[in-house]
Amino acid sequence: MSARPYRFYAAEVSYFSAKVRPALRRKGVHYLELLPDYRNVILPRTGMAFIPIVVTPENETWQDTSDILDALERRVPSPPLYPTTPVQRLATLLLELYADEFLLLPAMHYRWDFAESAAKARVDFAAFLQSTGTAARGADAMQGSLPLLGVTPATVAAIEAHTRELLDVLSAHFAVHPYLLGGRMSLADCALMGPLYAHLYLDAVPGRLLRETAVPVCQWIERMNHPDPDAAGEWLDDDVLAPTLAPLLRLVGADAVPMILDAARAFESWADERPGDADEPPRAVGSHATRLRGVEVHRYTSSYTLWMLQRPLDAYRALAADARAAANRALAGCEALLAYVPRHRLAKRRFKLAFDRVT
Ligand SMILES: N[C@@H](CCC(=O)N[C@@H](CS)C(=O)NCC(=O)O)C(=O)O
Repeated sequence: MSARPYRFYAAEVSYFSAKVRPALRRKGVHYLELLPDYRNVILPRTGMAFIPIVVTPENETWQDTSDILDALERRVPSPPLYPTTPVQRLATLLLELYADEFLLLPAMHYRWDFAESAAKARVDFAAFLQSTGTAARGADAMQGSLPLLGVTPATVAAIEAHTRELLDVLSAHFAVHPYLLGGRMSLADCALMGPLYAHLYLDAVPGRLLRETAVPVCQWIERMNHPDPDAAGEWLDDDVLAPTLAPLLRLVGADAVPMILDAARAFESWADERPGDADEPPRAVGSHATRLRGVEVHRYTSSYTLWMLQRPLDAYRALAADARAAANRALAGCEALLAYVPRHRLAKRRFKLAFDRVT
């Protein structure tokens, strides 16, 4: 343990802060959680106004929860959060993609489309930002972004149906296993905490939904936020996924995979035609149409989706043919995602996305 603490600039009701916090605690890292200081710390260090960020004892800056958790795993390998066996590793990265990219829709819907939730969230924002004015501007921007994400009166019934099914599937799983991969937390659990803890558990209206319909999920949330750094649990033996995880993977495959692939395809079409000197894509590159449960959804096209999609695809493409076949069987429902071969590749340059060579 280092003498100087890590500094975690975060907020309780922040989706992506909730993803990192259990990892810091599970690994027994000596850290301080601080209110986000945008002016003096976050903007000067990253050039962006996103939380969370981590400042290490060596004064390095880590930004973007996937990069933060990758770096943390390298720096503090034990106990591991990233399985090294092919099926469990792929399942982890796939569920991270689902949690980060797709579950934003229910999280934003349940926070901002209900007056009671939105009123509470506005106060929560004012509290962690220490400013009512800044909070109101931030909340207005979040509320205004719903149609861009594809959360509209036409789509909310499908979004809510997905959420109820997710809570049922997770409740059945957590009634048998403490964590997604068995007896030990993984990156997949951390990623699901973003939508499930920071939004659905803490927000007023979905908070009741969880407590009334998904008690095992509430228990998992409390386990995740209060892990014992000395706990001895293991992931399931022999690279196996629990049978209770199969319905989750089918749900992800049916609802989230088509939307994620449509977003990636739309970004790639834009990238095919981009000006030759555009080596850093903007965060949004126009919009595209996709479908959720038979309903047409129009969404802005996010360049970041391809970067997230590369994570499970890189793990899949590193496997030999027989291991890929085993992964397809184990991750039944998500085969279309694993089969996708991007034409473009994104890397990070000083926290920003930049085009890279396809290998
Ligand atoms: N991909 C980033 C996303 C971070 C993010 O979107 N953070 C939210 C709070 S949970 C934020 O700061 N949003 C500010 C904004 O969208 O302007 C990560 O994983 O860290």
